[in-house]
Amino acid sequence: MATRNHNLSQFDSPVPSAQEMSFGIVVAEWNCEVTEALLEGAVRTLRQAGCPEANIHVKHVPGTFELSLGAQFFAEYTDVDAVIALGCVIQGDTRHFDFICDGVTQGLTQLQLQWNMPIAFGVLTVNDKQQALDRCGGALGNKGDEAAATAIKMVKLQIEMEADSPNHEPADRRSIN
Ligand code: DLZ
Repeated sequence: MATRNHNLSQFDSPVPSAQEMSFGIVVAEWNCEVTEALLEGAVRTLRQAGCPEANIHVKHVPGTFELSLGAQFFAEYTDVDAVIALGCVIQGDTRHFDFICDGVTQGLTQLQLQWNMPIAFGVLTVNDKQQALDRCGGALGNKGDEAAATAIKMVKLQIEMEADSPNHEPADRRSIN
């Protein structure tokens, strides 16, 4: 939780090695000053964890609402181990905020369960631009760092649990339904 006491770039447990992992990052263009800073954080965290440059794939989509489909494109058309979704929705005068936040939250949740694939939620849902700036490299760290660290931890967990599973088959990424 991003509170005054919690910095998004400081993690409760060490970030595992990402040397053998590959990631898709899907970034919303809306509020690009913020989302590009989130991207910088995510890429820095992946690099620091040893992820090779060639294993980091970045694609942009128009807005946060499109992050779910962008993430699904990664699941469908690439062999990345996880997707990191980065966006920023700032509360305005209309109900757009609620619809976009609900849409992306449900979309990404559904997608990761359907594809059995970690999808990190690097979306800032804030009341104003200052709250966003505080969380994309400002006073409260960078949510891009947090999302990347989460993706790495979830890929590691998946690798460990797949290996321990009696029904383990070599990874074959496909939609479950
Ligand atoms: C339309 C819209 C609005 C009002 N606000 C934001 C925002 O704060 N952050 C964001 O990422 N996108 C916003 N969008 C665009 C929607 O996400 C989406 O791209 C459009 O509704 C078209 O589907």
